Amino acid sequence: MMNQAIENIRDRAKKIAEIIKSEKGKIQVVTHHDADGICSGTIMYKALETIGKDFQIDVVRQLEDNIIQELSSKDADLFIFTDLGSGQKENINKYLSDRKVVIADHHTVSEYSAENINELNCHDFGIDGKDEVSGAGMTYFLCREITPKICESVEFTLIGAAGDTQKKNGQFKTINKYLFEEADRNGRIKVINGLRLFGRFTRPLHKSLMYLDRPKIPNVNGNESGAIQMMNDLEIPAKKTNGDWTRLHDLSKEEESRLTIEIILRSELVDNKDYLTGNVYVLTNDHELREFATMLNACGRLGKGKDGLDLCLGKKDNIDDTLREYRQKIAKYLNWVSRNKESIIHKKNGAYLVARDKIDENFIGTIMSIISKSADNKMKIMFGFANSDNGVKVSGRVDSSLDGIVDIDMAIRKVVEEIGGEGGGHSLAAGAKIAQGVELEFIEKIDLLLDYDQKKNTLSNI
Ligand SMILES: [Mn+2]
Repeated sequence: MMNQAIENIRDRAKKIAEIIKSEKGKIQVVTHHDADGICSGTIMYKALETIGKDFQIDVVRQLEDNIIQELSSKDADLFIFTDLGSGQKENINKYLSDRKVVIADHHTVSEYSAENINELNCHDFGIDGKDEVSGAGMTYFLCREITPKICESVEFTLIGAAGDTQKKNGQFKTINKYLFEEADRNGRIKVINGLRLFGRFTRPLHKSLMYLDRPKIPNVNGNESGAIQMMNDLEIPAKKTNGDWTRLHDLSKEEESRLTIEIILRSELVDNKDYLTGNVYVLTNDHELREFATMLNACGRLGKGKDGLDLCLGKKDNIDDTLREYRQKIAKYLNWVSRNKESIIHKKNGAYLVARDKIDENFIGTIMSIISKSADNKMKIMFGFANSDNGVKVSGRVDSSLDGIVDIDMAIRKVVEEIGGEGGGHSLAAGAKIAQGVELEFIEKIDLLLDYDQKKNTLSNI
């Protein structure tokens, strides 16, 4: 079944690759600003460079009407959209109907079709773009028919997938798994078995412990000195002899297993611990996969997607300045939240942070993730609202203990149907765009739909 799907994707990719290979004029690549989009752009860039094409690349936040209009003024004969486009074909043709258009995407496909638009989308082949393949994966299938040399960059499909959180408990499935095996064969990624803490290569270990989401360790979670004390108790020095902080990567096998046992004991972990230990994916640049994807996402949120692209293309050694700016922004927003507790509206089922223009819309999702996972948070359902140029960005997060009980994707869709706007996502993390001024109406309506105390789940009535 999957092999058949891959065959079919390849057949379509071959036809579309011909359009790109035979293009004599200028090419404009347009990609999404998140980690997956940056990886898609990287793959397309390398392929076009290999076959000597005349091209430009732009990284955009979304394919909104005004952005496509702006793009249409570019002097290009062929437009290639990666990790976006499938949902905006009608809008694309409002401005680009006289150009050749190629789309490589994994988002849901819209009905619209036109002669000039050539689309490679997994959904047309029975593959779900939510967790089976990334935008970078679809771009890769297309580029593999442009030049076999692109196989040397196959790991970008996995960074993209990790950026779109398509990995579950360290495992890739179907197409992503197939691409992982290809990366493994080509020596583009290494898998080690160990603790799945964030920041193995880049973060001081005590910080990784202190910020651990699951399981939470009493007196260590959110507590820096407690985390250092835990390492002392295990006779693992917090600093190396050269004065640098100890990272997880610096530990011996024996120390790492001692630490693992201690985490399990202290957190009284009883459930399946698949998320704590298991596959750790290491890239050839000595970054852990998730970590690298997070760095690229940071670039995107700051509107510096090009920096991320340059990092992937090896035109930049590091993006430390960008990451510093990113951390400063996060700290500033968290600080604002803690000083403005009254901007959080508490309802029966959820807590709603109305930040207006105090939090950048590109950061509201990250901020909600951090707050909802913080040690002192008791709210299982949280939503954040931040103004954007044409409405309000909404970002919702649900505690994993409500998995299978609460579905905010469905609830959001239901509410925007009633009050206008658009939205959706996953059952435990989803977002929306609504008009300014309807925030309170949104809150009233969605809180009613999210009543998880009721045995008879309200959602079943939707
Ligand atoms: Mn994507």
